Amino acid sequence: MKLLVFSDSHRRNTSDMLSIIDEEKPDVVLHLGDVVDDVEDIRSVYPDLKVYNVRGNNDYGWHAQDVQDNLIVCVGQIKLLLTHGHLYGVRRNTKALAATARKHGCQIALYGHTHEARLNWDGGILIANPGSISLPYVAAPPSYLRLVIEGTQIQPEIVYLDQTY
Ligand SMILES: [Mn+2]
Repeated sequence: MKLLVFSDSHRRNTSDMLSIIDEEKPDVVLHLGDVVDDVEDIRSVYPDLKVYNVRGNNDYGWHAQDVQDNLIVCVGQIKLLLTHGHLYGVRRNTKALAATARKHGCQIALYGHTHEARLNWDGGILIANPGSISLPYVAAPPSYLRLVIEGTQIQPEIVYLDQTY
């Protein structure tokens, strides 16, 4: 199973996500918040694609009222915890996030919010941030996370956009 993870698109360059989905042909797309309208764009273009999303700190109002802060998604034998990150103090560290993932028996915890791509292993749990697909915080190109899950095997890869998008 191939999953693409996006975050913090903030209404900028959302066509990049559509181009990437078109090229990568994922089984599942995850969006970690900020903002929910961008997720609706994906759903309207790809109505048959499995798309899961959580609420960011900039997601409020009527159109975000049904979006959850945290979501657990199961892909085969792997459980993934999705959250935006602001509720776990991820600018400080990812310990609270890792602890929550562990408590719920998740092998992967995904967060965004910092706009900084990162892959970490914490006691056997993959803690990953895809970065921002449109507004990278540091001097890095926009990025997303490609996750390939086969059985209990997890292959994460941060993909940085080049000029072709
Ligand atoms: Mn945010």
